[in-house]
Amino acid sequence: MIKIWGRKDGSNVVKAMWCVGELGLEHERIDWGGKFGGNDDPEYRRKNPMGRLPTLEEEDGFTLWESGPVVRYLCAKHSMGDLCPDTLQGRAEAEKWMDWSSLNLANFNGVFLDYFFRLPKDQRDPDVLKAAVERGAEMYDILEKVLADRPYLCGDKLTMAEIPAGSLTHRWLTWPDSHPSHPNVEAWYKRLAERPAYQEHVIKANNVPAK
Ligand SMILES: N[C@@H](CCC(=O)N[C@@H](CS)C(=O)NCC(=O)O)C(=O)O
Repeated sequence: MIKIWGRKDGSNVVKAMWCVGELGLEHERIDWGGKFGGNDDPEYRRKNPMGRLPTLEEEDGFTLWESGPVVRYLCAKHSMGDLCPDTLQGRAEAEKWMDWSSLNLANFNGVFLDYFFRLPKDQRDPDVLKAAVERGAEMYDILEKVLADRPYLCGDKLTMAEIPAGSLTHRWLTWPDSHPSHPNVEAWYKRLAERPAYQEHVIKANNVPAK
């Protein structure tokens, strides 16, 4: 059975776990990092020298860190031709969205975590939040255009392209004051939210402050 090391509400753990859920893989998730600690545990550092989450561990001892490669690896191993497109160009397109989303949609996440969870109320700066929302909205303008003529990022069906973008979009759409309207993105999110694995590993796992 595979192991996933990482607290279930870490945005990068969410990606790995949604993937595991879509693939229906038997697994054990080990609470690690955040309030659970263990990041600097020497044995953990041997698996993941960054001490961060998630880390995948296969039964044969193979370990992999970095959520994007974990998702690519699991999809290529268990879902070639489905979640992992089996043409070179199809796969490259899916990987493009994965990298683009992790680089461009995640920026607001740290700002929102600070604003809504980490900072005392008197240190929360609405201008910093506003700037993050504006930057995020520009990125969602791009997704809005892509999703105008297709239900999923790479066409007619869900692929691994959705996993980073879809994981982060739950936070974007549900956190207070987070977004101007993007109807195509919202329709895509509703499609994702119908999936049992998304409900379990993205929606239920996230800790969203009350509006
Ligand atoms: N680029 C890495 C980032 C990993 C990362 O920063 N993970 C966060 C959780 S989402 C973490 O380990 N935070 C420290 C902690 O939770 O203890 C990836 O995509 O896996």
